[in-house]
Amino acid sequence: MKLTLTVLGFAAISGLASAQEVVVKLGHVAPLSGPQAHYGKDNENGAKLAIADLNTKGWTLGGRKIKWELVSEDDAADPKLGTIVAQKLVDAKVAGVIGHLNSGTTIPASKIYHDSKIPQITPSATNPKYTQQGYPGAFRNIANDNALGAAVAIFAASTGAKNAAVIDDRTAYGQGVAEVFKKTAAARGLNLVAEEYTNDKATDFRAILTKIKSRNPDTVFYGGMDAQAGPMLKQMKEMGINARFLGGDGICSAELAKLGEGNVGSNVICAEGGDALSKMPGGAAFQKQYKDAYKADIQVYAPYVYDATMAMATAINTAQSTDGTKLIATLKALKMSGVTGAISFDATGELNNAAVTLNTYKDGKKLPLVK
Ligand code: ABU
Repeated sequence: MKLTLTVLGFAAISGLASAQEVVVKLGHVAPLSGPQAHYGKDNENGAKLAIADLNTKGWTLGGRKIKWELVSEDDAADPKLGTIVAQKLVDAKVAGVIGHLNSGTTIPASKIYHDSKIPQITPSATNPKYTQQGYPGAFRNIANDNALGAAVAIFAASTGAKNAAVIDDRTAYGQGVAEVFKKTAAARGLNLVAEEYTNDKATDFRAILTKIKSRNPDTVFYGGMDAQAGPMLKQMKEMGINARFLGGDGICSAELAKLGEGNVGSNVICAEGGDALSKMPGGAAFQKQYKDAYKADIQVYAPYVYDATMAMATAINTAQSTDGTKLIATLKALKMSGVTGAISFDATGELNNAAVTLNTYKDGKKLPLVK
């Protein structure tokens, strides 16, 4: 027998379910179209695996078995679209949101979730401003740009870099991580010999690379995503710029090796905001589960998306409620072992004890510098 459930006090419980079931919706947002769609699909895949696993657990709410549903939206990495789909998720009465993928969409969307008392965990947006707004429901389960940009700058300085050129894509992420790199690099004695800007749709960088070449840097730091870093690396090679290429987690994908068309190897160093997959407690098992399901390699964030989804669901199960205020309080006290490691949040919503891993590339594969 099917019926529509309306349970007083459970605003996020809705939809069609059997008499013994209650539907709980979790929202997910990432760019599923445009140049970052491979990242977005990777994030969505992580959320789908978590939902599938949750539906085998038999957790109950109000005495009924929970049927977990993912409401997945595409924001195309566009800040305006990010707020539109955020409102759509609020209207769909999701209990919590996993996302968005990008800092430029996560930050404006977080006001909408905050105003609606819906908790949000981003597994990939790394601009520190997200958790500095004072929204109690804003959480992040990955290291932020203060850690990523600094780690790369410290690495550069400690391995002989002297003259750095910095390019950023003017997004909240790219600009933010480049600022941290510049500040830390300057404090460690690096000279900033060139500073150029692009955008997150560009594919031709020859004009800015010509200016950079004339300054003869030994290091190019790029604040942005792999869709630009790939062709930039190819064009650097064509133009005879032999500088080492550094970046944060936005370039640190499996896909970069393909996008760079043979120009991605030990010349590239990138930081990702957690342990290497091989060091994560659930990394090997998750990698197999992912590969079996999607016949593809993990890009960067899928394990964090899986954990963020599990954390949100665990909070619902622990609180025995989908009330946003109760969930936020429960997430603040959460202590959980995830695929990526131990998960708990500090008072601002940042992950406690977040790790950073530096990676390079070999034979078309990303690999950690220290295993
Ligand atoms: N963390 C890099 C990619 C996502 C973002 O923060 O915009």
